[in-house]
Amino acid sequence: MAVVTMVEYGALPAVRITAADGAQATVALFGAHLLSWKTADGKERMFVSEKSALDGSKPIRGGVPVIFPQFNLRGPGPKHGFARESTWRLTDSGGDGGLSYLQFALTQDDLAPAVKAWWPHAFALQLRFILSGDTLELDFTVRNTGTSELPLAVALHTYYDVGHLDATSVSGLQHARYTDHHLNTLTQETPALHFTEKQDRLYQAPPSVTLNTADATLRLEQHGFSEWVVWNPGADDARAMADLADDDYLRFICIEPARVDQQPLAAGAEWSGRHKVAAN
Ligand code: TA6
Repeated sequence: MAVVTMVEYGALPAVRITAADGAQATVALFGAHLLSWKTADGKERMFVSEKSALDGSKPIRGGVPVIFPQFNLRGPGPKHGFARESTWRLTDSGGDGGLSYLQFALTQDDLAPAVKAWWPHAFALQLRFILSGDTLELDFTVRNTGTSELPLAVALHTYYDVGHLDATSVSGLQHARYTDHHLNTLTQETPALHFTEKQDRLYQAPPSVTLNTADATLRLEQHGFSEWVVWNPGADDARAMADLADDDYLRFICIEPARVDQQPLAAGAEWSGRHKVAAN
């Protein structure tokens, strides 16, 4: 049986689920934001900055920010949209037979008036976190509950704790097309991407990639999304970020299943994306 408890994370109310085998996930209601995922061996897989705001005044730096309805500045709203700065509701939880889950929802009724002013669309978001052995799955569904189409972009902006960047690489992207932060479109020649400088790449998604660190291998799969974003700020950008210690860029990378360009979702239609992370 899974055990579900309410906890405080900083000043944020959060839900913690502990599976029968000891695997654990902690999710803040603010953003339905995954703050921690520990596999049954007790190993933390997520990075959260010690300098992050944890009081709902700013997005959380680390874990899994939910990006909706726009990616970065590719839309009329604030960077990365409003889902990561809205307070979601816990709608279901439980577990048996080796599966444990938490489910969260956000609709137009949950939004602050200032957000409704620039996002006049009726919608229903559902995000389900499923623990199963050494695997974590995130199932994200967007339903257009309004009478006209809405513009939709999404990403699960996952910050992995990598121990040390020097020993970190991402494989599975050889021959994939990508756009870098200078907006050059290139093809990756090397079998693995290493992190010797800032990276902010947008790959046309192969369905799975592998994150290799000094002491772990994580296999990441996505279904329904269209890109992988791979981001590490490097030393200069990290220094400029108030909610990150200067050398924190050495401790994480982001690998994000994404659909970065806003595309219309018709009235009554539903979009779903699935992200599965399997630890070795
Ligand atoms: O996903 C990569 C990215 O879009 C980067 O360009 C970088 O800005 C990052 O997200 C973090 O954005 P944030 O708004 O959380 O500082």
